[in-house]
Parts: sequence; structure tokens; C-alpha cells
Amino acid sequence: MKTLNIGMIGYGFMGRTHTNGYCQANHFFDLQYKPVLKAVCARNEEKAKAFAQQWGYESVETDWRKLIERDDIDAIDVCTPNNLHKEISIAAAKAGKMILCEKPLAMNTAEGEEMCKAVEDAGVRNMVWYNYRRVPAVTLAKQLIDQGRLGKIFHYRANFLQDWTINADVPQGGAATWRLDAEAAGSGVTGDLLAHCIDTAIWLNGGITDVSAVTETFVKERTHAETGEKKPVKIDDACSFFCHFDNGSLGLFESTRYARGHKALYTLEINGEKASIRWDLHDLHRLEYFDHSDDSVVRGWRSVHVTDGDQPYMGNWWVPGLQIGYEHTFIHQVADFLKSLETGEAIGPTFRDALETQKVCDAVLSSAAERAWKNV
Ligand code: 4PW
Repeated sequence: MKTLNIGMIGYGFMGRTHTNGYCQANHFFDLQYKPVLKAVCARNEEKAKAFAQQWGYESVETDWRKLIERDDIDAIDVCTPNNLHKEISIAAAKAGKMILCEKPLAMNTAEGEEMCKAVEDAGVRNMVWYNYRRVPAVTLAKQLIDQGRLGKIFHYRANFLQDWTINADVPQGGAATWRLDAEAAGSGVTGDLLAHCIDTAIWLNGGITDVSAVTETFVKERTHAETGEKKPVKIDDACSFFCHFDNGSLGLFESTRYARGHKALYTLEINGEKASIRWDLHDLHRLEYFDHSDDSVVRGWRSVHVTDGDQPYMGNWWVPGLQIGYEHTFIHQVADFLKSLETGEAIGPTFRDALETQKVCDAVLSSAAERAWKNV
């Protein structure tokens, strides 16, 4: 068994999802490489030590530069707030490390371009954690579309709805709420939630050419979690946009953290000439599928429960009919990454793939700011 020594930077929610992926992939997938949890890095040594102990990391660093310099690290996993992705990734690429970077790729397109250049100049393997591509039902949707079963596509619709920031007392900044601080996150729902929808959309339906967007910030001021200072909120709390795709279809996207009752409702629907599909994260195994070529007397929406061994990834899990969950999308991503080390093939989404999503996010934000259509 060959090893892949991981250096993880950050220990939050995403640090846990990725680490769980490293721990589980070899239990369920037949792979030649096995991740080794070499080191976790965070400024707070006590917290990093506690994380290392809980998950089995062999050592702790408090300075990410030292982690990158270490000869016993093969791959750097960037799980920091977005404002550190660029600096860490470029330094890691220069040190010849592989990089697995949390989404979104960067704070903006300009940063993303620099990151792509760095990994491509260094020739290091790179990937971004847009995990929803690896929900088995979403992967099946990709297969159905690529087989031409939907025919010409007319409409792509996606929502990502949450409600956790409605209370104006939720602070901005700090370890738990940096996603509300524009200096750490770059943007609000656009980079955090719509970026997922855009990545899946480009993967399923091709490139986006131009966008027309509207954003809103409902709570204008929030206390900073670390300084206690009240500061203007500079992120977008909600964002909706229309777009055209390269293939001529129309897109409609909506995301908000103010949809009372919804915690992480990611839904998508695609309407083609021959068939339509629909998917909902809250019922992630189900792919709803309408095929117009069915006999008209029984034609209707089929509810395909994607748990069969013939369906993507599911043959690696339990027995047909039994479910898996959110965490498995990260296990699949780790398994695919490890497989790519065997085959030498690129593994998507690469930094360059994620740059396309970043360009759409930037166009969306500038369209909303200028109240004008923007080319991507
Ligand atoms: O990446 C996203 C997060 O920032 C996730 O997919 C869902 O929304 C869960 O938390 C946030």
C-alpha cells in the first residue's frame, strides 16, 4: 500500500468532513493509496491538539508555513476561511505539494487566476471540494445527461436555502461566523452556497455566458465576534440570478440565509426536450425523472431511489435499498482523488474548473452592484 501524507490546515466543520473522508475511503474502496493523517495545523495549539487526538493526526503545527516546509507531507488540505486560500495554495504549490482546497477556490477571479498559474507551473495535483457532484443521485443525473436522455436542454433551475442568519444578534467574524465577514469570506451566499449550485450546473449543463443578478443584505450591521465592535455587514445575505448557458438553455438560481424553515435545502431541476430530472439534498438518494418516451398511459414522474449497486458509488456501500449521507460525498471525493494518483488522470473539480465557478460568482456580484447584465 502506498501512502499519501496529509497536512490539514484548519479544524472546523470542513476539517472534520475531509478528515472523515481520509479515514473511511480505504474501508470501502479498493485503492492502492492510503491517506496518513500526518499533521493538523491551526493557530490555537490547544484546539489543534484536541482535534489531532480526536481524529488521529500524528502531530500538530501552529504555523502553516512550517507545515508546508515539512518533507513528510505530500498533500496540503486547505480548510481555512477563504481569505487564506490563495496564499497557502501558492506557497504549497511552490513547495511541490498536492493541494486539496475547500470551496470557493478564492476570494475573487484575480486570486483564482494566480492560484491556477501556481499549481499549473508547479505541475502539482489539485482539487477543490465541491462535494455535491459526488452525491450518487447527482452523479447519475450527469450520466443521464451525457447519454443524451434529456435531449436538448431548455431550463436549469437551482436553489440553496438556509435560515441561520435571520437573528440580527448573530455576530460576524471569528471562528464560527467568519462566513458573515466579507474580509474573511469575500462574499456571502454567492461564494458560500450559490458556488455549489454553479459548480454542479457547469458540470451538468456546460458553461454560463452571462448573468443578471440581484442581491440584498437584510441585516446591515453586526457585532464582530472577536473585537465586539459593531460593523457594517458587507456580504450578500441573499442572491438570485438569471443566466444563459453556452448550450442555449436558460438558468435561474436563488440562494438565501433568510428562508425560514430551510436549513440546507439544495434543489435542482433540469428540463430537456425528451426528459426532465429533479433532485433535493434533503432526500439525497432520490432522483426524480420524467421520460416523455414512456408509454403515455403510464407516463409520469419516476422516483428513482439511487441505492442500487449498478448506480454511481453505491456498489461500494451496503446492500441495495440502504442509504448513505452527506459525509459520504467527501469519502467519494477522497476515493476518486486517491484513484487519480493510480491512473495519473486529472480529478475534477480542479482549480481550473473551480475558476469557472469563481468567474460566474464575480459576474453575479458585479451585475447586482451595477444593476446590469454581465458577461462571464
Ligand atoms: O459549503 C457549504 C457550507 O458553507 C455547505 O455545503 C452547506 O452550507 C453546509 O454549510 C454551508
